[in-house]
Amino acid sequence: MLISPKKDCSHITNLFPINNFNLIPFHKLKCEECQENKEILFCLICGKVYCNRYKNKHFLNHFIQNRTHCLCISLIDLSIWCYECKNSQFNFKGSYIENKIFSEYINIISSFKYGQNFYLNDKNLISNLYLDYSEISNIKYFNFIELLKNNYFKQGTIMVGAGISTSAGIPDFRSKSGIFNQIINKYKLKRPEEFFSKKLFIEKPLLFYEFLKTINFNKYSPTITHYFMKYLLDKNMINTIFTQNIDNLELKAGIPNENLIFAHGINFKGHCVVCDNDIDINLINNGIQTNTVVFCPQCNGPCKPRIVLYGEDLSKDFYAKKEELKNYDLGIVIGTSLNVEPFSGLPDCLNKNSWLIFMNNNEIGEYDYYNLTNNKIFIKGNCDELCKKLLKDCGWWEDFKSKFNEK
Ligand code: CNA
Repeated sequence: MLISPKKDCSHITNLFPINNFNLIPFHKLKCEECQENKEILFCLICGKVYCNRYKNKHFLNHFIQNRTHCLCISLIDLSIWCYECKNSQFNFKGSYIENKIFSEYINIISSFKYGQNFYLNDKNLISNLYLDYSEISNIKYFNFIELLKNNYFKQGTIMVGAGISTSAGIPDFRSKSGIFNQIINKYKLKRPEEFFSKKLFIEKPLLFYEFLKTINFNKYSPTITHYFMKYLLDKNMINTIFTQNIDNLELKAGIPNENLIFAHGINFKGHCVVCDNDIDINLINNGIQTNTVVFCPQCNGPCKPRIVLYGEDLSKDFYAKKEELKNYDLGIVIGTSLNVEPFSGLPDCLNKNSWLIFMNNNEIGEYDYYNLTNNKIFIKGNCDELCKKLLKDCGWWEDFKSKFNEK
């Protein structure tokens, strides 16, 4: 179902008086005809409630019998629909309206709804988590959930960073307890990025070897967020994952290689930093463990795992997929500060009508949310918790748990 909101509607007359809302037991609302209590629409003319097109279409019957009763508010996502504006053969398409007159109705219904009924337990979560830069707050989130549930998106991508692996025990770069602070303290560098630069590696390769020796990615397991990505992939809601991570947890979660773009490289292959010759990773890993730098047999340059350092090129795959993003209508950005170029430019590459969802426990740097697409939501919080919430809101949590054995 394609939703293109109309700004206005000529049928906004004789609306149900807003003061009368106090008398309505929102938590008990059911379709007048069939008692359905979830997929329901509230008639903005008479205040009666009927089920929507996904159930028994009783709102449509209500409209056919009383043609002036064409305006309703969805009690799922609080979107406003006019059945008169788009009723060709009564195909239930409706027309979603964004009109200022309705904001008061939406506010009051949302306060009843989230204050009194099935979202009660999430109330605090909702008010604390949503930081909506487009100022439409939670309603937009529930719109998004509806679209996701109804298979609206044709091509989706997820873009992730080190934040999705912190709950597995792997520190990120820029959090307080992250690797950058450790590096600054240990090596007294002004800019921690220097430590991860091609230049420094060529000058002092052993430093990076020593750092890699302290990390054993084999011991970590994927997080809820990794399985969330696999779940959306299996549901065909996304098809490409851009990751900046080098911990292989995407692969461990069962995400196939063909759906992954390892933007900042991989640690299971080796190369020479100078001539890019392939070098056996076992030789390099052995060198790391024994503090012995491996040099290229071809050009004598120092060798390392194919992890991209500052100053090194990203893979051709990255640029090719980046080009394709203009055809994507959904992007979910998780656990990244979006500080590293060119990765940080990916969200800008999506189709201008796409939906963009940011999930991070901090606001994301200087990112220019305003100049992105119309449909963007920033959700602040722990990404595992947010993925869990999203799965619950979509009604997929039990299925997810049964597939991934989440405790
Ligand atoms: P970053 O700059 O450290 O940003 C991580 C972001 O995630 C920060 O904004 C954090 O606040 C946020 N964050 C941390 N934990 C959570 C959480 N549980 N829930 C929600 N948000 C959280 O790292 P980026 O990925 O943006 O920077 C790219 C670098 C980091 C890439 O080159 C990576 O190779 C590199 N890196 C990778 C790993 C890994 O593979 N696991 C670990 C550390 C660094």
